[in-house]
Amino acid sequence: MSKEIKVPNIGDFSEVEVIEVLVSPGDRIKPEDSLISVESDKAAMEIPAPEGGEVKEVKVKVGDKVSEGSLILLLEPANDAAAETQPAAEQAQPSKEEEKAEEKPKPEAPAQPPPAPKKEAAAAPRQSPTAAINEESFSKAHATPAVRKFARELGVDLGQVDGSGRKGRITKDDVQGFVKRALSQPAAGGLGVAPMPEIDFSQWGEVEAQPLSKINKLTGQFLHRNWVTIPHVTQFDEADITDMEKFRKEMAAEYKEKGIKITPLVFMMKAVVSALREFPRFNSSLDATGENLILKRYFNVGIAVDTPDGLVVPVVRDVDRKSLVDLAAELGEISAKARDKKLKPADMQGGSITISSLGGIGGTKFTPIVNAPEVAILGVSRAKMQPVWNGKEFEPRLMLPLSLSYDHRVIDGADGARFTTFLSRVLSDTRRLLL
Ligand code: CAO
Repeated sequence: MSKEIKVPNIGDFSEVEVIEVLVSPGDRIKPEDSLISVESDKAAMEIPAPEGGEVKEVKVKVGDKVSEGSLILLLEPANDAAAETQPAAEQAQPSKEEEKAEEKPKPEAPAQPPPAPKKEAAAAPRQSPTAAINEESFSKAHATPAVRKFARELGVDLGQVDGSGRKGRITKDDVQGFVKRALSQPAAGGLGVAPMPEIDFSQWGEVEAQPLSKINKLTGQFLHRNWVTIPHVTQFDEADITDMEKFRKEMAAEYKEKGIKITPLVFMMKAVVSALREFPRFNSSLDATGENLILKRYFNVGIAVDTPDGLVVPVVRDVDRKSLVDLAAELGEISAKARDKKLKPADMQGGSITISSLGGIGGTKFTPIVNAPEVAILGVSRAKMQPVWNGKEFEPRLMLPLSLSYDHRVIDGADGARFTTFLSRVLSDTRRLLL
């Protein structure tokens, strides 16, 4: 049978605003657990549970005004008798729900009946559980006892948290947001740079908040890690692909009817494998200690694919053993799979090097980020007809811009330049792919 839990005698205060509801239906609560926080113009206080049990229905919400006798919730009182007859082992082992209830921040609630609320500023400073908390600013911060308790448990100095509640009051969400921001910037903190400030962009005009996709968030984490932990160098070069394009166009026309699209990318995959054979350090990864280089004897090429949900990098395996046509067909399959969100994590692992081709879109050059644990990534931009001096005159040649980023811990600048020079030579004369 549910029991009505009402606001007890709270001194001279009436019609005080509910600023926080601390329980939800289904919660198991203990006597004196805080149920709601209320705030008048001068003070904030929490209303504790007169007894334990399971919350069946919460009858107030944030913003409601309550006075003595207002209904807070319906509670199914705990069955004490059942608890007493529980076997000792079970009693010693708290249930999941109880554990959850234990984990919940225990508000600094006054025992019932609550004493007259005291002004927040008068709250006595306590010994800080963390060195980071400045007791003076903590005690001056505008927050309810539950939020104070919560902040102490997380080691958050309330003096540093901006309040989004009424009159700048700090809410539990503000504390959680503060912790999330701190955790999302470990690298920045580690590098000793100032964290990104929280900015309200709406102060300058209309804005819209759009949540990042799961892929955006994951890719963002990897790219951020790779960007700050790998010393990058990008080597730019150009390849004369005039002859290659002539041959590709012939092939493309031939295979179009078979539904296979042959783009310059498959030639680049083959050329890259040829360069990996010549420069094995580019086909390696540093081991976890950073003291050994793991040289790979396989030739798997990751291809960056742009999808509506973000960037993914499926890996084409054994490129050395596949024909240009096989690769073109496989490329068609994996990009469709990527765009239909059918790639599995295993499809995106085990690469030797990655190619990021923006050639179908445009641009002249860019600086791709190494796809760790690989040590190099080749960026390809759009080929352009250009006047090239042949010793006697300018000749129109189709030039392909290449941007090779590499991990400078593994690859020296000279080898970076050798790699792109080799690549350029192979792409300029694709007969070399046969060698
Ligand atoms: N120069 C000139 N034209 C090029 C070219 C280049 N370097 N690369 C491709 N093209 C042409 C193709 O021949 C094709 O022309 P037609 O339609 O006339 O035949 C057109 O551009 C479109 O090519 P495509 O993009 O469909 O095919 P692709 O094999 O070049 O690339 C794929 C496939 C999956 C890599 C690509 O669709 C893609 O997603 N690219 C974006 C990758 C990306 O986002 N990288 C960024 C990572 S870093 O943040």
